[in-house]
Amino acid sequence: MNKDVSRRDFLRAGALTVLGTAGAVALAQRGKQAEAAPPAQEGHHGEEPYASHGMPDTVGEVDHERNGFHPTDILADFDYGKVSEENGQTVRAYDFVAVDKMIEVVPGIEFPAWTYNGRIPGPTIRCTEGDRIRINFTNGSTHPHTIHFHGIHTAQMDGVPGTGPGLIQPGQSFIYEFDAEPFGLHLYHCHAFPLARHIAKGLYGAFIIDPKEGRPPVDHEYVMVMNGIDIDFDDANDFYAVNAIPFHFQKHPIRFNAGEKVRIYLVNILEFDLINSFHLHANFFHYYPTGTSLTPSEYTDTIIQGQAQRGILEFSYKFPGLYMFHPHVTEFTELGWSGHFEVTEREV
Ligand SMILES: [Cu+2]
Repeated sequence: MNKDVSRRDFLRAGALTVLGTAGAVALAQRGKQAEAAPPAQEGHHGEEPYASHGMPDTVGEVDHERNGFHPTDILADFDYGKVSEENGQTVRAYDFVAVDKMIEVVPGIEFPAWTYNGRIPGPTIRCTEGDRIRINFTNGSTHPHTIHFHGIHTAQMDGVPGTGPGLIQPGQSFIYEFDAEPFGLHLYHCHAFPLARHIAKGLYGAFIIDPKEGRPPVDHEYVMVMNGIDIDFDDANDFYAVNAIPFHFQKHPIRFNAGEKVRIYLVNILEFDLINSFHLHANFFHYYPTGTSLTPSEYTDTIIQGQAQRGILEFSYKFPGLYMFHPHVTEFTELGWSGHFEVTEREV
């Protein structure tokens, strides 16, 4: 976007730019309906999205099927790999392919993304500390890429230019292999330069190493990767999201019962903005920075993360109701990074 036109101006004019006049009218009408009567609630896929509670929003849905991934599914889509055993050690093998792909990020706007396995974020790798991780990476993109894992491993396997295999060129393959340590919540991303562009285009994902003794059982586990979308490549984000698609969890609340234990694996990969944050409404959570300790460091309702910072949140809701979660960088909230938990009566 032209720097003379601020992102905020873009947003203001923007609802019209994004939605079109018909969409803006539909949005206004929908707001009136929402005042008149409570909205129908939608199921997981396909049904009428939740009304937007007077908040900034888009009309309609992106085509998740054509995108090839669904942000709600990604919440609990843990990839344990193809499991085998070698010399008493569990080996988890994964096939990763870098693919250039158009992703519809808001209705009517496509973003020329670079992806791992055609989705943003890439697969959530999940394993136990001490497992052998073997990633067979093929670059099917038109640009050189790598996979750089956070964790402890050799320089050869660090996935940066100039070390080990360095850049993996289009059409080439390389096997990244290392033992999973330390336990915690980590991430991976491309480390080709310009780094900001390779990350902002979509080459990243979550990497969970469970402790050998496991974590205490909970009722629901969700992966949330916080990202931005720079539609016009001016090194400033136009939209913000969790699991790639702006406004998604505002339209499609995450449902669980009061009293149920919830664990969130929260990763910040946001490029161009210095911080991101997570604020939970009407509740507090226990926070485990990087997930590397089984003892929480804080009991709070808001945390801040810089890029590549991550942590585990644990909480349960006492009262049924609809509760927001969003960053307390409130501008991001109005640009798509906002969601709801819909807490239902405890089942007896
Ligand atoms: Cu790359």
